[in-house]
Amino acid sequence: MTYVTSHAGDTPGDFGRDVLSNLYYQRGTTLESASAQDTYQSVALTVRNRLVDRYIRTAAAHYRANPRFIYYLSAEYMLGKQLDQNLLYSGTEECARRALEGLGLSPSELAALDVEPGLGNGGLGRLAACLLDAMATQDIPAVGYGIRYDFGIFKQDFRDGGQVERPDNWTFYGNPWEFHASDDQQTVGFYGHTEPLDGLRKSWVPGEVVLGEPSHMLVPGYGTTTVNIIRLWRARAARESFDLSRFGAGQYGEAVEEIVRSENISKVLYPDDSTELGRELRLKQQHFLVTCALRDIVRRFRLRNSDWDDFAGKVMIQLNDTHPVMAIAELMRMLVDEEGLEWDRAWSITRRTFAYTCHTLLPEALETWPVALVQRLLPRHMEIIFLINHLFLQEVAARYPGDEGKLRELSIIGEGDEQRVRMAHLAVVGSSAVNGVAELHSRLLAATTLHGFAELWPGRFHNVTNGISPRRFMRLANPRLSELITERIGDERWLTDLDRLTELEPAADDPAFRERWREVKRLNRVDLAHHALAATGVALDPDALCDVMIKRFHEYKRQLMRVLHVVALHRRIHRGEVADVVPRTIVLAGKAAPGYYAAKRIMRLANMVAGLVNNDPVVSPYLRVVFLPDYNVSRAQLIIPAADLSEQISLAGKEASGTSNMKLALNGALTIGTLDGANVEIRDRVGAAEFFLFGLDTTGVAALKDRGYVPWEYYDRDPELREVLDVVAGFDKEIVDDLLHRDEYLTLADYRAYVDCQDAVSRAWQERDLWTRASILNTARSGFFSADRTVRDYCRDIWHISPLRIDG
Ligand code: CR1
Repeated sequence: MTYVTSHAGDTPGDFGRDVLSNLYYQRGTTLESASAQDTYQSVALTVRNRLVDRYIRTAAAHYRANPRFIYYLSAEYMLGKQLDQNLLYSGTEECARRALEGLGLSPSELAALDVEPGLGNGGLGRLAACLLDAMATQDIPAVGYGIRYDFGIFKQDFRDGGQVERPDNWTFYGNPWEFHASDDQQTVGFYGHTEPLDGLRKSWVPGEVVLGEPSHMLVPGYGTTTVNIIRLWRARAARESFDLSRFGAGQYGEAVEEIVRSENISKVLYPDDSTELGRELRLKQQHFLVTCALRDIVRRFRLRNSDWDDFAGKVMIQLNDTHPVMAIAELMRMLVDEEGLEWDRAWSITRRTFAYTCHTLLPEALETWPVALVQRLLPRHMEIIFLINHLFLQEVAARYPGDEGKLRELSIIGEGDEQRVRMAHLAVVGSSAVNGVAELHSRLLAATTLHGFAELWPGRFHNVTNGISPRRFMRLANPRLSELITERIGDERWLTDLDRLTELEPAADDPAFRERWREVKRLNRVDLAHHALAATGVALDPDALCDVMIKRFHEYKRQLMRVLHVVALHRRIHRGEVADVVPRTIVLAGKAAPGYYAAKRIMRLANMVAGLVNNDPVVSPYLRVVFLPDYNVSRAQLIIPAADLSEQISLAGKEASGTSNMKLALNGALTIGTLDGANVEIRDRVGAAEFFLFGLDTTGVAALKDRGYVPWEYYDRDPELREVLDVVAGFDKEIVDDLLHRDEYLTLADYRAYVDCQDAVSRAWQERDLWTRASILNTARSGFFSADRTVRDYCRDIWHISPLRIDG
């Protein structure tokens, strides 16, 4: 069978014809009568079709070679818009633009209709998307598994400065990027009881069953033929669950009860960043994802293999944080109960199959589930976890004879008021490798949070520093800078070999190049100013220093400290102390978990302080604060290219890595930051002179806490801080009370160092050439933070997978 598939050498005429054909046959309309959606969907299909050929060839080559695969399991993916990405990756950007213009269509209006799938909360979900991008680009045989939430991360509005959440019905008009496979469903059980079979085998009789229905989206590699997929699962009720007789009797709600109950499982992304949420439905989601993914993985394995002893050689499963960790118990259940393998053999396969990435150090963010809940929802899994734990504790006891404390410390079951399953412990015990996401984080994990395990199995612990996609966060987000870089380096290959950015270093000393660099930054600030005006009504000065803090709202990230500095600047300018003040635009963006009261309070304060600044005619010529609502990947792509200063001011030891720090440095922003997460590595690479360092390091934090931290003392000692807190108390007294009496994240302790460092930033900004030089060097030295390097590290140290080139 031959298919007409090759789009190589496409002309605008071919592209335009395909758009019209899709309009005609897929939407049943013509250009003259098409709605905006008709046109957008047809264009999207036209672009998508240009990747299908590559996908089919990838799948065929994978089938032929039967390689080892990496299966990435994640409850979150923040994919970002697909149209701009797929135009770029299919190499049809220019051709499509000309075709659309030829048809009288506006590419930018069409692009505005592309909806970002917001299937994640923050860094963890975006990291998953960057890694998939890099795996495809590096020709790694890989599949991503996730949940196809009906509602993604909420949309954020402000009312009286406070966050209001609206649902994100992202597929309201349909998702043209998705392929549905409704005949490829999996069955997922919940509740019920177990019955003994032979030996350790049992049979689980679930009390409730739902269907998992897959669809997939294409994950193209850049500059290569490989197109991988991400498979997303949606919960469905069995075919006949609609209760016709109840509906006939007018009981409309009851008639759809079972459908609603089943489909609720993939209804909504939990808008929770890193605090534990004890909800049965969330555990159901996790088990749902894990079961669908494992069954699919086993199905794929069996296409070319039959011996279970080959499983761990062909299948590597990366667990993205603890959300998919129930997979360890589920694989054991499948192998022992369903396949009849001996426990030890099953355990050896399981342990070799899994690897676990931890993304936090906050103890409250390490998931635990009440044993009673797991017992009820997943009775067989609970038995399996108890047995895993029993055998594990025997190993611990042999290693530490008589040490009860060790057993308590390491046990998968936490004993307290109620017994709980510690998912991170299960993950470490059931994996061949464990990694943190930045050097400092990996070191602290092994020294603190997972110390006992690192002592027991030092070889199991690794570091893999996070990375970002230069395609999305440079080429797509910042076309102007990309073009300038390409012109200077001579070709575009730096986009897949980011270390080549070092070739820019000499240009930092070239005045003409610096001038052009500044001009690009300025044009990007003009774009941001247009957006900010439309979104918030705040007018920005495109020549002002663009000072950016974009991330989830969390106390440890210290947006509050950012706000205190703004108030300090406001007071100074108001008093006429403007000699050292440089015009600044403070850009804030980020969401808070809906139930996270303290973070929402800080957000409200930020908005109130923005109003204070922007409405003060004395202050606003020097200072503007814009809080852009509804931060997402698309807004990140708009803000990052305009940034001059990157705020990375978390309390040392709290931010696992951070990734906006990498995106901003890559785009030539200078960092003001603490020695936390990946900041440490950014500073090592870009150079201490090009990085504004302040604040306590992890040793200083520990020492201060040991001495006994008294926030009051800082207030007493620092008249400017007193004045600032008095202003803040006028807006929100509770925040000030907390700072003075508790201040868990040592904001007051770091305040003076931070404000002084900001003054150094202002002075540096006035040295235009030095600043631009540092900006260029930040870009030139950020090559290490490419997700391509991250994926190569995973391949080498953890996955033991090599690239498989697909013939072009
Ligand atoms: C961390 O807080 C890190 C990302 C990606 C986050 C952040 O520092 O950059 O993961 N963790 O590794 C998280 O979202 C739920 O935990």
